[in-house]
Amino acid sequence: MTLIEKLENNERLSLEDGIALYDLDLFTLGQYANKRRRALHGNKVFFNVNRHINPTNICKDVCKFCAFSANRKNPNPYTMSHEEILSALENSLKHSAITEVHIVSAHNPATGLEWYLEVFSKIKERFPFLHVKALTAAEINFLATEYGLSFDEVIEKMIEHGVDSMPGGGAEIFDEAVREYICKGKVSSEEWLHIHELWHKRGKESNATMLFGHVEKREHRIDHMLRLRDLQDKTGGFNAFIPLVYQRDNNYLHVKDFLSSTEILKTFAISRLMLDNIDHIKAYWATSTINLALVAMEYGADDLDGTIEVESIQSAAGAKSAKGLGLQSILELIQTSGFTPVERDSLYNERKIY
Ligand code: V47
Repeated sequence: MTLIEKLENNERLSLEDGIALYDLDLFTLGQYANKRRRALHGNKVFFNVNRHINPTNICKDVCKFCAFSANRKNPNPYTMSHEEILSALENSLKHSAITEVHIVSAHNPATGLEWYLEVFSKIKERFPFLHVKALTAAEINFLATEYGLSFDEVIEKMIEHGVDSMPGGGAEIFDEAVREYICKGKVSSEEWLHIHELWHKRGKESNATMLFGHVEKREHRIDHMLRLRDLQDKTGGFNAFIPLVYQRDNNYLHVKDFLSSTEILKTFAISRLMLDNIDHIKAYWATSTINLALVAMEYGADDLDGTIEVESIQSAAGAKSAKGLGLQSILELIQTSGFTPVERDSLYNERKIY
């Protein structure tokens, strides 16, 4: 069967197929990805009203792509107190009806396990209506190693303290050789996948990211998607796949060539076609820019993340658009692009169709 026949018949695609998809012209590829996206979600573009908080940038790990960690090129170390985190949320709630707080931190050995966990209970106590999406598999691995706990024990504590779902960070690129080069010593690919499997076994949901546009090759991206597809076949716990466009400022990777917009759009389209068992493809506009994220909606993606408000990890690495969007702006941008805005909750239940 030819690749085009496979696409026409919605056949499952192999590693070789995925690599060959990059050789199709953007419009042909986009047509197939858009067809698949529309069969799943029609004209809808999903978003949520959320707030990202990155409570500390002090990190024991040394990922070459990271500009956020204060151990690297960021000269301003900080650790927020619980009270600061709570008042940041209070401030957000004064002007927008956020339904989710997304918390991702660096791996800070100076703060105790309690610092990490207690803040979740405090958030739940003060704002019981907020969905807490927190602790990447990389952070869980860090906490387990640092405090001599098993992954399951950390997961147990997360659930006890009110974490509702896990974000998809820390996945980077699963290929072991690339991973060794870009983030040696951090959670391994096998551990990342195992932690999400354990989380899913508890009946909980999570996301999966992929950092692309640095030193990886196309085949590494497809391999990354296939490892996720295999786990999703087993557990069904992934809500969304999020290709994160690498930002090149202030870090140690020294990548000269930024990806072309065509390569970025092709990667969104290919992820829609390869990941036949993950419902949502998120174009995280903080790394792709809002304009390209909107175009990505025609190339397989269906979700924009949210209003975000404040984001530090990508903006430290040069992302110009990582400062948040108001609800009204997000609605207008989706509508003028010809799509129907759908505000969702963190688990993709529809809250409001505009
Ligand atoms: O894993 C670090 C990435 C991620 C850079 O689950 C960089 O809904 C680009 O996990 N250029 C953390 N990216 C962010 C994250 C996330 C974001 C949005 C939505 C969700 C979700 C999760 O930030 C890390 C890493 O891959 N990152 N440095 C950089 N220079």
